Amino acid sequence: MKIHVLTLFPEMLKEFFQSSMIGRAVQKGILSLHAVDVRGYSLDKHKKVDDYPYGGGAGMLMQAQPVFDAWKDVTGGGRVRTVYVTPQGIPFTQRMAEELAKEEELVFLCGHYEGIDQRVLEETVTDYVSIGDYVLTGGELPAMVMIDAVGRLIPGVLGNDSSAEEESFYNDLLEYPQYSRPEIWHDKKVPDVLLSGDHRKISQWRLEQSRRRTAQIRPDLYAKYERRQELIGRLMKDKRNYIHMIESLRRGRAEILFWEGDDILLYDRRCVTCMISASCREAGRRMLDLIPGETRSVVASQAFLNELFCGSGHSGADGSGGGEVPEAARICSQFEIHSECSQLLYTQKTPLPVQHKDIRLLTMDQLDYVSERYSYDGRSYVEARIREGVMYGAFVEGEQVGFIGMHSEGSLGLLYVEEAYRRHGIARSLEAYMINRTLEKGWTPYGHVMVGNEGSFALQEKMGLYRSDRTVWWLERK
Ligand code: JQB
Repeated sequence: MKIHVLTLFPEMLKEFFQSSMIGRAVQKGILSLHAVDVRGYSLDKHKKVDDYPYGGGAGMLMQAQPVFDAWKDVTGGGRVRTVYVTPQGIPFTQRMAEELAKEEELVFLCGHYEGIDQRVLEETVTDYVSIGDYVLTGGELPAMVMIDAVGRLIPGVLGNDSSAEEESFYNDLLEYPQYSRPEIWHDKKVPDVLLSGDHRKISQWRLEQSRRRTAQIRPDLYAKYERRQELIGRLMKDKRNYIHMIESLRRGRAEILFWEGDDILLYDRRCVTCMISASCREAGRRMLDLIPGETRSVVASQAFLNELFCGSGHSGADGSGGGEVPEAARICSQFEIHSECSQLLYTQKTPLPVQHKDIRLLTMDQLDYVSERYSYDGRSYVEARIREGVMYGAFVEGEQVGFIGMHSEGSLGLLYVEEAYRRHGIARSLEAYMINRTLEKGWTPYGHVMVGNEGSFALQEKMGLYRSDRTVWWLERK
């Protein structure tokens, strides 16, 4: 990623660009950072860049011309995402950092004095963002804050062992307290449970600490956490049919867009997928309005929802068609049925034996092998799965004979074994291996099998997975 910072104080940023995590990312070539001195673009003979505001008032404003020329020089006048850091912006959040981390190129515009002439902002700025409700003297610190938050999300910036996505904020709870050596310091002892070696107990203690802290310090987050836990508890009563919702909520991936009784709409922003369950067609229709416009896939728990998502929008088998609200019309007929699946889940906590010994994490070296043999999704999907580190391969005498992986929404799948190596227990070993990796993360392994794929059902049930009694429908945007 390439980031330009337009500023009157480039030296404020230079130190930051070279230090810490961000500095290392720059050295590795993952990130390139440029502090651009706006004063260098002043056409004034004294390099003046500010003037009094029309209409009066305290202080000075940065003038339009040098800011525009600096921006034009950096972007070529193109459509580069340009962030103006200002107390008048929308609050910066982790979600926004994730959004910005997807860009190839970013410009941060730092004002000083009382801000910048409105006219140049209108011609350059795409996002007005603030880091919080307090007043600073300029935009350099907010820009550094945002670059730090965005930078650490770029693949390869953090070390391999600290994945940015498995941290606090993803489960709506604050982090628990942590302790390091020595065991006693200033007469304070490290809590006994942390020295016990009992990992179940340690997890329980940490969860309890997180909950207590969050309830006290962030009641807003805690309320979200409690509502999510309540929905999980409710779905657990019909675990086999709702394992996709349960796991998406537990893993901190899905947010609740709507929940009233049996009418549930969840959204997993990372894989742009909605999960929906409705008590009746009318309830389903009401939830359509809440489907985010960018939604690519929908997992529907009732067949009558298919018609809402995939039908013409006016057919209404119950005679209620025609009165569609505009939002529902936006969704209708945009999706098509991709598959009808049963869900399978592994409810034991114990790992499974893995007979085949040579199973290992796949790298881009095996991208061709996998994408030539996995026909359901495109090459770029497979590439993303490998990049996320969730694809494993089985090898015999150094030659690859199969693979398995985790789908973007968290279910197990992408299973394949060479024709010549089938009935050798390799699929079983791959699946056992994948289940064990999933258990290690504290998750419940689950997957979807298309109705009619009896071979797969037989394997799953032999391995001790349970099958849902109802099916779900995968709907994909046309
Ligand atoms: C000038 C800034 C912030 C940039 C962010 C945040 O513009 C102003 N308006 C009112 C009072 C003070 C200023 C001074 N100022 C450029 C500039 C303040 C950013 C800023 C900010 N992002 N607080 N202050 N959260």
